[in-house]
Amino acid sequence: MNSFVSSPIALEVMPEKPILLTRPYLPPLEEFLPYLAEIWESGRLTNGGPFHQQFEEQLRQYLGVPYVSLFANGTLALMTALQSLRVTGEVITTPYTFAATTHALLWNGIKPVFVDIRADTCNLDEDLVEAAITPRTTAILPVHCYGNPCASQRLQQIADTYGLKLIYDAAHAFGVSVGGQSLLDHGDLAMLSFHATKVFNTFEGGAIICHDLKLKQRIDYLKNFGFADEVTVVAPGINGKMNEFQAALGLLQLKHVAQAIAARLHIDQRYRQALAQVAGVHCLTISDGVKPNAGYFPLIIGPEYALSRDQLYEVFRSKDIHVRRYFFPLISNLPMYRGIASAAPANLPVATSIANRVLCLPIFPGLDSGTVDRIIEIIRAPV
Ligand code: T4K
Repeated sequence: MNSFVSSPIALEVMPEKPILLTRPYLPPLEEFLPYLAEIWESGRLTNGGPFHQQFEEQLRQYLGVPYVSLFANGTLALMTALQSLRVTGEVITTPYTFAATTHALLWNGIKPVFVDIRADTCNLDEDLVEAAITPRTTAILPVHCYGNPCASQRLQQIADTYGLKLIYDAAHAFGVSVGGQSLLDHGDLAMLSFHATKVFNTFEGGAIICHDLKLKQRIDYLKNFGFADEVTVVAPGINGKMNEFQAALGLLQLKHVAQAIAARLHIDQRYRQALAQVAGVHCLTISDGVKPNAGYFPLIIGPEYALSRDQLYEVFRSKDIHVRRYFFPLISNLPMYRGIASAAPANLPVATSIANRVLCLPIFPGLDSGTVDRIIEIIRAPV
């Protein structure tokens, strides 16, 4: 059965279900069964088994990057990325992200220093980074928010000038390229998430992309308790390993991901065209040369619109359509961060404004055009 097509019979007999923000893409079950049979047969469940090795290599080729290290999830990948480069002190980052970005800093005993974002991309404003550097700064941690590319060249220049590491949270950026080059190729390291809600999923999962074999080796030791061999432990590592189930699913998902992204892009285009004429509703533009993945569809609600963002959110919820306010509240307003001087809302006016006006619409392969039309109609005439 083609997983992108929902059965009309099922729709007729089932009570209407909520429309979720996303529905994880799953390949046809029968295609996965032979992989499961192989795992059951071999008894090899984890610790760098055959599927892990194959997936790591095939993913590397698919993404066109030098080295990949697989992880159990994106958060562990990010925590390990920071450890692998021995990042300490202060790290400059964005407040407009998922909590995992800055939590990974706190778990490493690192202080986040928040810098405001740009309104056009929702990414760290590269022009404000230099002013936030102190003698304790060791790295910059930008996020390619919604898969929108950061100003990578400028950020690399700043990192090189001040001798800082540059680590990208690329959780949203699977398959995104600029001028034919993968976004994952930027910086010292880039971290990916394969969580259920992402463009590419292995239920849970993640990866670090790097450019040098020695560093990959260190990352691989760190994700396996620091073991270099049976008797040598080179660092206080963690258990970040991806298991064989996840890796087998990843191998299969690679065969489907281009089609899944194409389905997302189709919905993205439909929303963009239909909402272009609605006063007070702004879609983020995709810059020239960018190959996007349509992982999210954020709208920024302006004062010219009939309702506030939260009123529109409530209209959707009343109709059982689960739009989300990614990213609200700002990370910098959470109790564990708001005492930091750079977390003050006055320091973050753009992020504060966008967090109060953003609404992400449902987007996933299999979201039928009738529902997309219904969502558009609600925005056009929100009653
Ligand atoms: N950095 C960034 C920038 C990130 O966005 C994330 C994760 C990370 C780092 C960390 O990577 P991981 O450690 O997660 O690999 C979700 C995800 O849990 C999280 O992975 C993601 N970002 C974040 C943006 O979204 P929630 O708590 O908002 O998800 P939840 O459970 O409310 O689900 C969202 C929608 O998806 C709902 O409409 C229900 C639907 N859904 C969800 C799941 C889990 C399904 O239909 N099936 C499912 O299995 O965090």
